[in-house]
Amino acid sequence: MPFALLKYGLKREYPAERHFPPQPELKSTYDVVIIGGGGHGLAAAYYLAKDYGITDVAVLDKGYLGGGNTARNTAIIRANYLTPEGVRFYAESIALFKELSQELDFNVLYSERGHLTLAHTDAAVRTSRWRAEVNKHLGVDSELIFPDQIRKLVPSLNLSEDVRYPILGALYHPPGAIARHDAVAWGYAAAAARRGVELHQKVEVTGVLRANGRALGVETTRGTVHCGRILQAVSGSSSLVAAMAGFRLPIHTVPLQACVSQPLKPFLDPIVVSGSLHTYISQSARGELVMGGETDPYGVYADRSTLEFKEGLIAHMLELFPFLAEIKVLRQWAGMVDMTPDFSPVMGKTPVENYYIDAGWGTWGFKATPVSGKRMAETIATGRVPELIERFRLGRFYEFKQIGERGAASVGH
Ligand code: PYC
Repeated sequence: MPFALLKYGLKREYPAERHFPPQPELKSTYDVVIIGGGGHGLAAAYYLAKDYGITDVAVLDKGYLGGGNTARNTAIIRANYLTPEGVRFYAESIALFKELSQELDFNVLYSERGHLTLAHTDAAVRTSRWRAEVNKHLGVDSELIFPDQIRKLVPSLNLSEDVRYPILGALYHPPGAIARHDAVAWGYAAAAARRGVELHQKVEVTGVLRANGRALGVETTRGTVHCGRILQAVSGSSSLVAAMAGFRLPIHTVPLQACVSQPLKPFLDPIVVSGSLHTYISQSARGELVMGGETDPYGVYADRSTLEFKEGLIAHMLELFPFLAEIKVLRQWAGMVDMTPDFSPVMGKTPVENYYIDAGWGTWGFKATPVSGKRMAETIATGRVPELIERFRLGRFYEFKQIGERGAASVGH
């Protein structure tokens, strides 16, 4: 047994430093209230404090910090999107992720692996080429590669032509990475708290106070809180919370399931995605295979796991990696994803003055954590929406100016 463990075990008090200060009493007034203590809400709180000196901020979460979709995603980071808006946005996120452990003084286990989107049809090869061209044009490293190059990157992949969906090529994106998702939330939370932000767990928002089209505060399970500005960052319940604020979002919410295997010796460096087989896989630092597939085909607010999903996923996974047949699945879970009609998020102002929104992340919210936090903080602090996120405004749905990102989705919807 390690000596330190024995020493701590026998002490009356736990001597290690706490990451977060004890939760204070909820005040009746703040400058900014953030609804949602997931990665996005915590990142916005951190950048409000760090970049703008706004520290009279309360982050409210109905559960625990980082316990919603932040804890339920599969931690993939990439910028190989299809639209210029998506590519630029995620390129900034990657730049922030690379420095995040230093920035927060907290190891988020950022690990650059490369990302492969397999193309099994001529149409998928065309889309890969298109994405590669858009990416390169905007300075993001992506290229179309063919089976000989794929074999070098993933020797264990079944590249046989004698299968249901032979692999014709792939979009290769060297900056693709993974990070430890809960460390990202904890790192932002701890760094925000060090700057004076208050973190309130188990405080549920039950209503939004409004008058003359302005947000004035929130009703919570711990009482009424007045504030100057509100940010809603509640992935999985976005439509429900927006309804409390009095406006509708073009979002439907569906479960997205995933699972991990028992740990294996490292054999898979890149992240591998197959659109035709509706599956993706990466190997974590612990050796577990992190695997997922398409969203469930019905709208339901239930983060349960199903056998049907596991059976379908594993059948597809074995077409790519037949030697995994004897491997055991250790854990399975689901998150709730808020899908917009164009597969792009909604960020910025809302019809309610002083009420800001960060929603509609579908299946790619984790990888946006630093950039959405930074740019939403800028929007709230200055009252101006930065150019990088302006096109993601809610109003695009009324103006018929959608940002179609379906072609860059890793999983089927
Ligand atoms: O965007 O890479 C992604 C992804 C994989 C699974 C869900 N989203």
